[in-house]
Amino acid sequence: MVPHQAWTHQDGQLLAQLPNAIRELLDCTTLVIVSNRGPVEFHQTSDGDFVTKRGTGGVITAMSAAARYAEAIWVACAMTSADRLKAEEMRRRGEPFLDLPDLPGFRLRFVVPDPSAYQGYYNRIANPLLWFLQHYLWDTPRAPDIDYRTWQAWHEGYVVVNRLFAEEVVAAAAAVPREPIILLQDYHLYLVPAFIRELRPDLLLHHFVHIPWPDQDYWRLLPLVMRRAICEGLLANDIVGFQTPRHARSFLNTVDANLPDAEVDYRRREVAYRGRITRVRVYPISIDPELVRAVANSEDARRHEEHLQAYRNEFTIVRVDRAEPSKNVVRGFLAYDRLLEAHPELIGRVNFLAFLVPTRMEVAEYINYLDEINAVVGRINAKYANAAEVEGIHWQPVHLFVGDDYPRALAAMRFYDVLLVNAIFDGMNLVAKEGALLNERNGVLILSEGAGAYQQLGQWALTVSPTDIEGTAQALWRGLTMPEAERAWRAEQLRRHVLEHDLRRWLIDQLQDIADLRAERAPHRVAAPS
Ligand code: GDG
Repeated sequence: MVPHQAWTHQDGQLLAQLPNAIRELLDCTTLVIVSNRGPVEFHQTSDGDFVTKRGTGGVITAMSAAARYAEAIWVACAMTSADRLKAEEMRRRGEPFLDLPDLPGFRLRFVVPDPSAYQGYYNRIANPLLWFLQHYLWDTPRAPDIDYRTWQAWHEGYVVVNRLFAEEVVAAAAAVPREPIILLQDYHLYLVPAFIRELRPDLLLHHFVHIPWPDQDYWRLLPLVMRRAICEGLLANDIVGFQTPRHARSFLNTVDANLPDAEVDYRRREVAYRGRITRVRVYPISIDPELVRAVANSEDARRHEEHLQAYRNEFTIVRVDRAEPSKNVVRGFLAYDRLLEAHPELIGRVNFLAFLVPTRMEVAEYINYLDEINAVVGRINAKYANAAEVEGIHWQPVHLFVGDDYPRALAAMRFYDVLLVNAIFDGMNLVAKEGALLNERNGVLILSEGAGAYQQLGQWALTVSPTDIEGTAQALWRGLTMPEAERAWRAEQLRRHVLEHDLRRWLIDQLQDIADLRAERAPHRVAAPS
């Protein structure tokens, strides 16, 4: 998910504000960003012309910001048939990269797995297995079943595609004139660093994990071979970044439990393994306030805001999420139902607006989850429509907006009285930060303890335990009835925190650690024989 217009080429003003060490680093390096999805998808028009569509997703938005600072190459999977044609054309011409005319500052190199390998990698391992594991989404007596198909998808999908990624990264690194720094993103690519090391032991590898890292015991739901390969893969990096200290600590525990030869230094957050040191660091991701405000102030968003007026009420609750089990959408509606039961005086006076983006519709659990959401909303609306009618009012308590419309989601964030973020587990949760920035009504944030954002914003939010429907109903009531002075104070603290801890800071903290690492290694590099 996420915005469209992220890309501006190296921004002189931004560069000038950077600490010296980072400026020097960026002066002599090319950033090689590696992620499953790239910044654009190619499509072919009916007359055969290629057009590009900007990719969506938190990872893309975040890494697009990097191109404001440095020359950037992006290595990503070909997603469409037009992507594959473009990749073929590039190879035929012997060119290392595709230039993206409407995205100055970026060049692209595609990984082109065959469709069955991609299917295993993405639709059997990355999403149904790793994503579910890392968000504790299983009902463990029933899932996961690691059967021969899972093993096949591991060997012939995840391992194969990760190896392909490594080969493309190495080729990209060889084709840039300046020293490359490799920035790997997320859970699709855990094995890539180890495969890169086999080919290029010298490259500086940095990997950021956007999603939670669960407790080491929970990792036992994955066979030892897989979890060892994942730990070894990540330890081939120089730096591994997580969203919160808890996730970083869990990673160290997982390494300790699964790799007997690894030496884990918890105090320094470092692991020594097979002659290398890997630093484990914490970089809480954030939003780019300028960019978010620009989308929220766009004509499109303003039009939506006007249209959404009709759906507001004396009290308005909003949620914005992918229609994703880890976001806990169904329990949010159950809590709302409970609120209305406990406080019938709210009947006719409160509306719940939910903006949901369908996601991963090729995975059965996601189709079922969207069905469940529709069913619970239908039930609540039917139940209270009757209750309201008795009192002679026409009222629909829940309005569900399903679709991909980022400006509309941001438009809704301006006017909530309560924003509900009750994810079961979440790496960070950018919606909580966008809401804090954009809201104009001193709206109250209800935030799950399981969201990474809780660690930063929890002190000014109303805390909920994600399974506690009763507690969430009470938090909704408290949020809707909170005295104005308290609302204003909390909203101000939230906004201030988000402004001070923005996406730029996320990026700069990582670049600073990379610069420090290079500086420490520089003497060896200079002394090394040519
Ligand atoms: C993963 C991790 C971590 C909303 N509606 C639409 C839309 N959005 C935007 C939101 C927000 C973004 O999408 C969602 O970001 P989240 O952080 O809330 O959640 P994930 O997508 O699960 O992101 C998460 C993040 O990566 C970054 O590291 O915080 O924990 O799970 O900005 O406003 N975007 C589009 N259409 C919409 O209708 N394109």
